[in-house]
Amino acid sequence: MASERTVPHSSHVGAFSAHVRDGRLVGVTPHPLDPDPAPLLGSVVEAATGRTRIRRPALRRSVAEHGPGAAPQRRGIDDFVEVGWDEALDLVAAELTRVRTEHGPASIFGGSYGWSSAGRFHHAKTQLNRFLAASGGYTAQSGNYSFAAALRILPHVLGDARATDGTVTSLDVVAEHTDLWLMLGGAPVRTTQVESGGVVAHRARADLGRVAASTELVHVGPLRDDAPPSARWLPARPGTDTALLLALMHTLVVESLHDQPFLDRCCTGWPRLRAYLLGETDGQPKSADWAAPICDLPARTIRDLAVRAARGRTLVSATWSLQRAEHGEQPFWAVIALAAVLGQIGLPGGGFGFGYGNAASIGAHGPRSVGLSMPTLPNPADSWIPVARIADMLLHPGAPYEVDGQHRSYPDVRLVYWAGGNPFHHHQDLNRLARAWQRPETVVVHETCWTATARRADVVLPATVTLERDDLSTSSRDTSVVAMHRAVEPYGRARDDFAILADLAERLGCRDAFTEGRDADGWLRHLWATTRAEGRAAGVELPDFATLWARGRVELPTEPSLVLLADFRADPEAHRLGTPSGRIELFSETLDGFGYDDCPAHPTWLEPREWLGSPDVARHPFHLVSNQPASRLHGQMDTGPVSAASKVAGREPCRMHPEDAAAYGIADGDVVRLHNDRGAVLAGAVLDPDVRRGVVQLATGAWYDPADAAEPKSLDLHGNPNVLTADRPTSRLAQGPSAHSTLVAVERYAGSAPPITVHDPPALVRGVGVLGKDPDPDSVPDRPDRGA
Ligand SMILES: Nc1nc2c(c(=O)[nH]1)N[C@H]1C(S)=C(S)[C@@H](COP(=O)(O)OP(=O)(O)OC[C@H]3O[C@@H](n4cnc5c(=O)[nH]c(N)nc54)[C@H](O)[C@@H]3O)O[C@H]1N2
Ligand SMILES: Nc1nc2c(c(=O)[nH]1)N[C@H]1C(S)=C(S)[C@@H](COP(=O)(O)OP(=O)(O)OC[C@H]3O[C@@H](n4cnc5c(=O)[nH]c(N)nc54)[C@H](O)[C@@H]3O)O[C@H]1N2
Ligand SMILES: [Mo]
Repeated sequence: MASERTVPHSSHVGAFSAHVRDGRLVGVTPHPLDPDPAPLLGSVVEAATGRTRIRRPALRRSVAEHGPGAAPQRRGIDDFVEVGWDEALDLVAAELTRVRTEHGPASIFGGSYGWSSAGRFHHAKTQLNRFLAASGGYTAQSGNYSFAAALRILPHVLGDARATDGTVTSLDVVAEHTDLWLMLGGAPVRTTQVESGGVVAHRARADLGRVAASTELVHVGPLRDDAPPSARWLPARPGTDTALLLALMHTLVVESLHDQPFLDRCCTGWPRLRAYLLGETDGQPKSADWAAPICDLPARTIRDLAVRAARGRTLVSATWSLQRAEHGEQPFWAVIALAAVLGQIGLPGGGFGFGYGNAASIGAHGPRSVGLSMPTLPNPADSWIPVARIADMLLHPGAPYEVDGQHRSYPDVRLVYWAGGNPFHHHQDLNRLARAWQRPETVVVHETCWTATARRADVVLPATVTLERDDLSTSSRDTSVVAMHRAVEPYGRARDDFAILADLAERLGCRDAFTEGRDADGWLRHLWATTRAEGRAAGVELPDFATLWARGRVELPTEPSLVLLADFRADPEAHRLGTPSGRIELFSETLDGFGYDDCPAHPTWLEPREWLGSPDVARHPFHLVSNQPASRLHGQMDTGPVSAASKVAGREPCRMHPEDAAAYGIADGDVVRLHNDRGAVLAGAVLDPDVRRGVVQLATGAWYDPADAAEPKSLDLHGNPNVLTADRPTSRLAQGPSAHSTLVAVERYAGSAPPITVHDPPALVRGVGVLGKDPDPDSVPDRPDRGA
């Protein structure tokens, strides 16, 4: 008789019920309280059960045959030898000990950036960081790929960076009060499917719809469909938002529409910025006539927009993507400056906001967070790099660099350890990363599936997916905690990251420091007990663990809607900001002291090296928008049915304007080749007038699939945009990633295009007695239903 059960669970793309029949995951149903479930839920089952899951621990063949450190240039080329857990863990423990002893703890790189899973306990990156701290220290990563530039510039302007991480005026306030919303990059519903830590109710589509019904929307950006259909689309050249914002400010000043009392009362440095706007410092007024040819917008449009903005309640926003560009600090600072000149910061529906549309919760009505996160451990090595400088670090050990006023140097990394992230997805200029990746002596990766990064590891340790373990999920801005019940047995020999690391800690003599004497279940109860105590202190009664677990979900209280900086505006003295002046800094003495020409002391238009106004357009005439995919979460679920349905000619779709396509003889559905000096990829052409002329859109996340990994700069058959993007820092201030400042050439691909192979596991051989040990001493037959 068939056994059937349904358990509550959650993911980065939403909460759901998992249906299990005879021990197999057969489907998921969205949470009943989700009014708008993410289409991406359609790929959850495949991600847990698909053919790219990693079945057993595996060693890269050169390492299996010759020991650690062998033939590092063969990473990505070698096939793999499956081994037993003891063998793999003994090797990893010995390498960690050797490298720490010979080169010191900073030579172990455990930054391990990445989204991992939604569960808060089994969060792989957090677990790895705790283990590496407990076992002696490591080099960490600071910041994130999402908004690294904002994390460094906003504290100099506003005193902290909360405004980039979801602290925005609520959309219900916007719908009620805002007359004009100037949205740079739009507010895409596509990206609101997702929330780090999970989400129960997707409300963004409805919230944005209400705003669109009551508010005039002006959308500046390269893709029309990033904003609601009612928006007026100004398809400015990408990367020129700062010039536009300066010209809007200039117009307000020369038309005497600026709010001098607000600038006097709440800001500092206005005279310095004003002098720059008027051209008193460099002889160039930042007028609408100046900006028009830069932005490729009519000067009249810019002037009219400024006057319109001053006439009512105006919100100015930017998506996070604007600062993932060279000098990405500038548009965010300029957004704040424009809002300050309009004088509406702190008024309902006025001022500025960042990240609307960029995650499920941003701008949601009154969510309240609970502190359900794993405690960290102090890192004895006290070593870190800015998150996106990984290739620089590996290529140039000891080299000096600057970040946010500090002079630092790169550690000499010998061992790279990754769990819960995919650098061969997220980093820019993958051919450069591939060169850098040959430098470490050992690379260890925990993965659930054979990603490009797992294929470039020396030791691959198979991790469970969330459906194979119990956990708790909540995001910092969701109103629910979801009990994630284990639904199925682990795939193959996969183990939880926590269990893997606890066994390594045992070998390294630090098990208690890592586990604090708890098993996974003990940790879940402990985390919840801590959350309950914090709740009680804040006057919120939460149920005990048994009740939470039985109910599957607990509702958290909501807070009133937010108006960003309302209290500061009401009384700037009582609510001083954390800046040196206590006010919004439109000129920063601190930045002036740094003396960075790539991040000056007030918002400044700085030409990026790659944009549609640079001389390189003669060779590379298209601006590449490598935005977040509608069909995946980054590289996650690329093998799933939702992503598969989006592929064109077996590759990632590349959208372009029909007239651009016609000029290059490209038809809808053609295989195209995108290339620049850094590399080349194949993609499938999709013609769409919603794309600005001169722009091509190739979303991130198609698994990197070089035709011949042994060849430098080999053609990527699949369409991973990071083969093309530049690995340049935003500036010396933030050292953030700048993927959006990339030019490419596009042509119809006349050759015969080989099919992609990266969605099949790499060649695997079963190890027998390699390294002198039984490969799988406790071998039991693998579950027959997992399609081996
Ligand atoms: N060109 C370009 N590049 C970009 C961006 C862009 O806009 N343009 N965006 C950037 C941004 S904002 C981000 S956040 C990054 C995202 O980059 P990443 O966060 O690195 O991307 P993911 O694909 O989410 O990688 C997470 C990995 O963790 C694995 N995983 C999931 N659960 C577990 C688990 O329980 N245990 C273990 N061990 N592994 C697990 C998944 O299989 C997946 O491979 O990409 C950045 N890269
Ligand atoms: N479905 C899905 N949703 C996601 C993710 C995912 O992988 N899949 N990832 C999540 C993560 S980690 C993050 S950080 C957020 C990121 O959220 P965003 O940073 O907003 O995401 P993007 O899609 O990269 O960019 C949004 C749009 O900005 C526009 N844009 C690009 N360059 C410029 C420019 O120079 N000027 C202007 N005005 N517009 C420009 C592009 O048209 C692009 O579509 O999304 C999150 N949501
Ligand atoms: Mo991100």
